[in-house]
Amino acid sequence: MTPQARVVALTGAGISAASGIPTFRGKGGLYKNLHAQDLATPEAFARDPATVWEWYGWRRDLVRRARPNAAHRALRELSELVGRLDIITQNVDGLHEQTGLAGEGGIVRLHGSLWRMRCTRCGREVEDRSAGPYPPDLPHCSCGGLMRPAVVWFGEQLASEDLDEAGALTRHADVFLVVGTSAVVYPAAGFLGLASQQGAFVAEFNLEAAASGPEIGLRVTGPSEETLPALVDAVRKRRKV
Ligand code: BV8
Ligand code: ZN
Repeated sequence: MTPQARVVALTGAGISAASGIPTFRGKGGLYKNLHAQDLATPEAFARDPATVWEWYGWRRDLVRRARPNAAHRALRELSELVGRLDIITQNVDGLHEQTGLAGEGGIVRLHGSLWRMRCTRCGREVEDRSAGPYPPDLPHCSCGGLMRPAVVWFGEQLASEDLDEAGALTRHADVFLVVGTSAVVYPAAGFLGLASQQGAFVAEFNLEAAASGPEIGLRVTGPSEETLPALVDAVRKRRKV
């Protein structure tokens, strides 16, 4: 990669697997044999906010104990070696934010954050790192409204500013890394096609061939906590850094 190369990494739950966080669709992703897909919806929250908060409380406690792994760190190191590296993440765990990026690249969180809550009545949004929460103590706003996780559920629109920023980054990418995602959730998965259409080199880092279609120029099969550090080593060697 030439020094001024612009790299974008689209990441999913697989990049956090080595941090002990279950993926959505892999084994261990179930919770009380409910599928994440059935819990991460506004309908599930309206029907049974206690169970949805119990799931998010469990995930928050799990993620609170998690630390970024070698894959997160490799993206940080790569950002020091290329012109600019930006991350577009579907993850809500905050592990990319903990690792940070060098230079002017940024992190676009398409699906929100486990660490933010929003009032269902007045819309006030707060950062919250408390334990859980678990029923029956569900969080409420000072206005009395029930708080919900400030994440994007299935059937909910992504924030237009996030979509616009992710689209602009993708359109300017020379290299587009697709890391640890089954690439089934839209509109996030749509950025792969956009990257390929505008001429970026698209490389998938996954345990399996997940993203389909001609847009994949290279598939690097294996755990990203191993394959991304190997990529950084190769770039370093090439640049004799
Ligand atoms: C919307 C937040 C529109 C909550 C999540 C076509 C166009 C547009 C929409 C749709 C469409 N078709 C269907 C839809 C609806 C839906 C959708 O895409 N459904 C899918 C399931 C078909 N999309 C939506 O609802 C989106 N909203 O489109 O609104 C609209 C328009 C008008 C009016 C109203 C609305 C909202 C989608 C956001 C949903 N929220 N999360 C939370 O996290 O609690 S999505 C959820 O899935 C997570 O964010 C997760 O990140 C994301 C994607 O999953 P992955 O990250 O890929 O994880 P997964 O487990 O699937 O895969 C892990 C991968 O890692 C695997 O490939 C595995 O092999 C690999 N792996 C494992 N270990 C490793 C590894 N790889 C490398 N190394 C390892 N060690
Ligand atoms: Zn309120």
